Amino acid sequence: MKTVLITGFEPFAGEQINPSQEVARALDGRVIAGREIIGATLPCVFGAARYELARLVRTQHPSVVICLGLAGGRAEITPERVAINVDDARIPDNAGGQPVDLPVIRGGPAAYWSRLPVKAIVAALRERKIPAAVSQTAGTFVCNHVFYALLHLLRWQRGIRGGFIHLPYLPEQARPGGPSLPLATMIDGIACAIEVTVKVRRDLRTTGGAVQ
Ligand code: PCA
Repeated sequence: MKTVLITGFEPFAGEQINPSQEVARALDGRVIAGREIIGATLPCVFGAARYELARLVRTQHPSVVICLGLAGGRAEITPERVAINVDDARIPDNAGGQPVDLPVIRGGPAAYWSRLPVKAIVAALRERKIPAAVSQTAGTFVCNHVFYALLHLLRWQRGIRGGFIHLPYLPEQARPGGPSLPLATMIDGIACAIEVTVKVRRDLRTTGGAVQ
């Protein structure tokens, strides 16, 4: 059976939990659209995160790779459109590293487009009443780092689809009155994103509904 690799991140910035890790754990071992899901956790550490991702891709041979991360403060599930070749950390990573204005890959292109059907995913989520929007920036911290490194790794492997989706806070993490989504909604949303990615070869061309 073909496999889909779903990665989440360990908690970071003093948080006790990371919804992306919880979603990857919850989906591990499930079968969605005829694919076996392999859920794994990446360290929130520049360098180490992308080496672990590369090891997983090499050993698991997935046909789809979706990396997940937390974007606290966002209200929607946000498939990322583009990864950029810069590490610029506002806070230290979990190993104390804080690269500033460094490339993810020296000599790499400025950016890579996601290989996920980001608009079809957003449309399918909204149809299920799950808040979703395309995001135009994955930031410049470890999430963008892993997203860029994934697409760089896949650059010669046309058959493998890959990209990144950011998740909001869980209700127990959110600031009072701040946006969040229940874990069950995020799990349903990512299961739906996997199904859409497996089934949709060409993305939709729809307008509106993007967040920054
Ligand atoms: N979010 C961070 C890194 C790990 C995570 O879950 C980010 O958006 O870069």
